[in-house]
Amino acid sequence: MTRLSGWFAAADRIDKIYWQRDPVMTNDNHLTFRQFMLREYRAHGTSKDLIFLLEDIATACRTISHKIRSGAFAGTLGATDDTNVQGETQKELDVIANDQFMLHCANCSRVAALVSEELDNVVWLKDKAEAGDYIVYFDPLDGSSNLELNISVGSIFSIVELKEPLAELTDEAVLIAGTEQICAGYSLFGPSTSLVVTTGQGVNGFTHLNGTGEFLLTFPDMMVPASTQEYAINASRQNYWDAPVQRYVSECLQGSEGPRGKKFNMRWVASMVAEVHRILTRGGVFMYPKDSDNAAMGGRLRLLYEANPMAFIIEQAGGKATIGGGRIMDVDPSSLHQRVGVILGSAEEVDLLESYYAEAQ
Ligand code: AFP
Repeated sequence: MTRLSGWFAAADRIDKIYWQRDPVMTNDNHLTFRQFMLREYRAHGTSKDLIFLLEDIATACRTISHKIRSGAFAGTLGATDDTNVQGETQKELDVIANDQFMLHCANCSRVAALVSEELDNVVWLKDKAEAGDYIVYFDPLDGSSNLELNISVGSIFSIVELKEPLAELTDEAVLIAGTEQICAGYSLFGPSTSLVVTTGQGVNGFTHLNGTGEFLLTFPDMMVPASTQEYAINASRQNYWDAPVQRYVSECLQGSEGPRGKKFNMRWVASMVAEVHRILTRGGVFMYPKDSDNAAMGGRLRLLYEANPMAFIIEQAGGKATIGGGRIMDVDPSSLHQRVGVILGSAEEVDLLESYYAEAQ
């Protein structure tokens, strides 16, 4: 046996031992993120490159969490003098979070491009984008208008794997429908720091353990309850809502005496990540519909790095996600920062709203 073939044989043995062996529980019966992803690798053949990229994204989220929680001391809770492509004043932590995502995603040699809410154009990391390369879309800090209020905010990400090489490296080249996502997730910076991820095999929630810094599996197989008595919408926009949303909310407000025959509760955090996490945890429906005020922009929330990843997660958890007359992930993107209406959550509620939209056609 030559030295080289001996080396390959040893590497193969190590690979089998490490990647094939069921992990030893090392954290009070909670799998670490890496141990969980090892199981995903063995059960579903999850790409090792994707696992390493997700670990880098998890590190970015841990760092962002730390920056937020120490922001009051570092004087970074405020705004910069800059405005992003959305026309929004950038918060210092928007920029810090964006830098963290870019820094850590660049570690993965398969990442060909980054698309960020905070950047006008695509950031290309390679001279050529090959089949099998990843495009990472992210909202580095969603809900940042809540930062100074110490209300939960979050980071959202989505990963698409190119099926074909890209003929040219343009913004248009990464306008890829949400059905092509291979992975989506978010990190919620709340009382604890959560990481919720889907790679197309269901949705799993991890919690950051202070001290070790590990994300430990705490909420396996998250599922959205099909029915609910809770809805989330910015009620101050009622005068702008289209008829289907007017009807749905009015019937919820009529409570037990109304056509729904049950009382509804309402929540509005103004932080999509917090709303989605609540829905994943106890059900509900989140609505930021296209309305008469935002119709010219297509809606409020951005398709590629807010609506698509959250839609993938919600659908993987048994819920539904539409624009108000059509599935979010079926939308064929037309521009990098395209906005759409968003209605997502418990399947029965989304179906009811979709039926009202169909009637209004
Ligand atoms: P910011 O990132 O500007 O705070 O916006 C957050 C968000 O995009 C989404 O997370 C919320 O659901 C929605 O906007 C809140 O919008 P309103 O401020 O109109 O309620």
